[in-house]
Amino acid sequence: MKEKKKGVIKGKRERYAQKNNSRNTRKTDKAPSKIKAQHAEAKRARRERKPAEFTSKSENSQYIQWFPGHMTRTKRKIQEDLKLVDAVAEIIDARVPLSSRNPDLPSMIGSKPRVILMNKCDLADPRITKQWTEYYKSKGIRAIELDCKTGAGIGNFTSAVKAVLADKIAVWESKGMVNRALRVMVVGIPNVGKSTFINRISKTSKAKTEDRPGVTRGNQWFTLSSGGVNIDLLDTPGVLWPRFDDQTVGERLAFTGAVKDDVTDTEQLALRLLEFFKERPTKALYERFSLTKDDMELPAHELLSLIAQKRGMLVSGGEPDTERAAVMILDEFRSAKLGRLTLETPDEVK
Ligand SMILES: Nc1nc2c(ncn2[C@@H]2O[C@H](COP(=O)(O)OP(=O)(O)OP(=O)(O)O)[C@@H](O)[C@H]2O)c(=O)[nH]1
Ligand SMILES: [Mg+2]
Repeated sequence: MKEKKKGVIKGKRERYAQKNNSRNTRKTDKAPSKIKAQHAEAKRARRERKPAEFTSKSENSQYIQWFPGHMTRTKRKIQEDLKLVDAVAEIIDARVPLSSRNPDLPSMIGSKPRVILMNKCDLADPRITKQWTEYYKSKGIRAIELDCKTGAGIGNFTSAVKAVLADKIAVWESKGMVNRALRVMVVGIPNVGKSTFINRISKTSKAKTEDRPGVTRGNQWFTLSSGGVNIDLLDTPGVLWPRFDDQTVGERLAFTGAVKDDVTDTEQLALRLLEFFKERPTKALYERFSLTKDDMELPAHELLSLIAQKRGMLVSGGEPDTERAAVMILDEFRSAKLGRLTLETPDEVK
């Protein structure tokens, strides 16, 4: 009986092996040399394109979209759990304060009191961060500057939440409800530091964090006390929106790592970032790649080749390895090795 069953119904391990095998077969069937040739062709075409075409959004700008199924589920769950919280803390990236705000959020959270946490301030231009703080202040929006790597600014969180909940707290107190925990939902786009913020404020490392988008997969409560106030924080997975109507937004989110790297063309993304640096070169960029002012006048694709050469990144035959250089430029931008750069200022708000 046992033997018969074994023959007909495959065990888990067997099914997995078969599935993987067919996957592998499919992959190897594709004639690697053909793929290599296609890659080389695409690379050559990119190199030969005129520089002006790289900046033309309508024709050649890469099409970035990332809205996996779990984000739809998260949106629904956020809306369901809203009734459990008193306020919402929206975490944004201080380097892209405009692009890192989910345009669907206002309709998702309705009239819930809200505070904005401008995180990763350690990577952003401090002068422009101040401009954003002033901007929010002028609009009557509570926003605080944060650096969750060191914890700078974290002490302002509780007072900001208390301020937006002042009326509610007064009602609780009139009913004798003292020390009632403030319940706050932490929301934001992927990889912006929601879980790191929770770990930092709760002085634990219970929330899973990683330097890639899509780490947190479900809503999770954390109970803590901060500044003598009891707080319950709800960590949520990062959510984007179904379509970036403006591709600049998609690109900026890809620069900062809010969009999964797999859905972008790294080389093209680095070229777009270099376009930005050409307009606003930083001292760190000049120094790290030994560039001159004249070099910055080169079209982005030539500049990328030059950077590859200066860093000794060459493929066999001595050609610059622009793909490797592209990965390096994005990495160095993300860790602020190329300077503390903010890509958006308040006067761009429409
Ligand atoms: N430099 C710097 N890095 C930060 C800061 N806050 C978070 N990070 C880093 O950003 C990366 C993402 O942090 P997470 O806390 O996992 O981000 P998240 O918003 O929870 O991401 P998802 O769960 O994927 O939506 C990690 O590598 C953190 O160490 C900050 O203020 N400054
Ligand atoms: Mg997270």
